[in-house]
Amino acid sequence: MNRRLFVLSSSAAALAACSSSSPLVPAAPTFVRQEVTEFAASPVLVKAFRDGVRAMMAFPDITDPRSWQYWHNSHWMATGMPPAAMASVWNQCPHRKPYFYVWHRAFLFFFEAMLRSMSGNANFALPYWNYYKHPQLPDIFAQPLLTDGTPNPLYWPVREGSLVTGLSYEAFSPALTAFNRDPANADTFEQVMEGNPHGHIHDMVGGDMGEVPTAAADPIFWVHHCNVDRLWSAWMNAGGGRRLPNAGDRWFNKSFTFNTSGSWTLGVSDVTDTARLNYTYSDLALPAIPAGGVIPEISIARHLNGHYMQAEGAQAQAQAQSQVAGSFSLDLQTLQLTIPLAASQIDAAAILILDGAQLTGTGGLSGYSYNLYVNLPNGTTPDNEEIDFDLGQLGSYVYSIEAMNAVAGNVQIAYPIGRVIAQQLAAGLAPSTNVTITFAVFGDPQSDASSTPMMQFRQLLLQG
Ligand SMILES: [Cu+2]
Repeated sequence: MNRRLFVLSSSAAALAACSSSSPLVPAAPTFVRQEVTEFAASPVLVKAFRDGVRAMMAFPDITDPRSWQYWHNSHWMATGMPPAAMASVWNQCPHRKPYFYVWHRAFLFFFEAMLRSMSGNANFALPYWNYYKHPQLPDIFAQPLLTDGTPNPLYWPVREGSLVTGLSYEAFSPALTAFNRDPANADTFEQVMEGNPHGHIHDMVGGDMGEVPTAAADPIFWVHHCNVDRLWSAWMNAGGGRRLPNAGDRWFNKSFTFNTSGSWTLGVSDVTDTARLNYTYSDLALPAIPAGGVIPEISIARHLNGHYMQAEGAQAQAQAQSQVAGSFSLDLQTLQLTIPLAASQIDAAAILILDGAQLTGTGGLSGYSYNLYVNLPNGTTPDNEEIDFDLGQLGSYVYSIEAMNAVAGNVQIAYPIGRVIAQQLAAGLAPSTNVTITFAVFGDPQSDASSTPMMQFRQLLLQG
């Protein structure tokens, strides 16, 4: 066995040995993942990062975990299906379903161990990109060339945006206490977080990051996912009733494998505490909602209602899956749709489906993102109340997930509208006989193509 692989697999074996009892868990984790601007202050660490990425990108055998492409393919392949020998370890990432967080934590753990080995620096740990503090692409990723004129291995040419705008705080609301996606615990942190900030960042960086099959090609993927992983730790660390699924829940029975021999396998219960994986983060605080912070008033550029309506509410209620509105497109202006359905006609399990979704040629480049809101009031909304109106996030990343799930080429993107309206009713937010859906856009401020369609939809369906 290759020495590097031995080091990596023996750390996994040590981990497996300590997974059922705690005495082997070190008192203080060996590895501290730092914020990328702190990390960038250390030339030694930056050099290790670049050396490791360069070596992995140059490694020719993509079926070997020492290659960059191996890990890109573990997340999802750019095209095609895995050959039989790799079918157990490629195309594995779960999105828009449970295990999003736990799979990516295990993925980061094994990738980081390999990158550390390939970097030649035994102290290396991945940095995280805290876009709540630094909403620009980190400098060490942004420059095509290093000062000596050689290519920067952390630079990736296929990116469309560089500024991260429109991040909200809804995933950190004290109202989100449950983690899993069991229907009985539908208002989950994991589900909200996967949209915003996770999907939002994929879309705003854009280019290869903007679609699942290409995302892990870009080195920025790893520092983004480190921050997503950190935000899970921070959310748990914040207490206040925030919790994992109940002990004994079948959720804990799942495990994930990252090499073909099966020796790099971690179960859910191995990864719920990062101390057992021998790492922590330099900052475990949740992003702070600014005191008195408000989300700015969203200026509605286009409003569709009335004649747009294709079916009456009564008819919509009569069928399991009914058309509630016709075709529309989204560009880089905020759109509001009004659907004349009374909130009382929508049960808590109702989902709104964007049916027949397509990306336009420009839309396929990404670099833009939408936040969806239900019944968003006119005027400004306090940041800590945004969760009351949040329906989810939309962009090319979510599209690419649902394109892989499409039946007969029909891409459908679903949102839990019944849950949101039920929460609004419980909070005493007056429902009306109309439901409004706001697609608040965040686009590249450099762009002047504000009326160029990015996404198109055949119809809106309501499934009760
Ligand atoms: Cu991701």
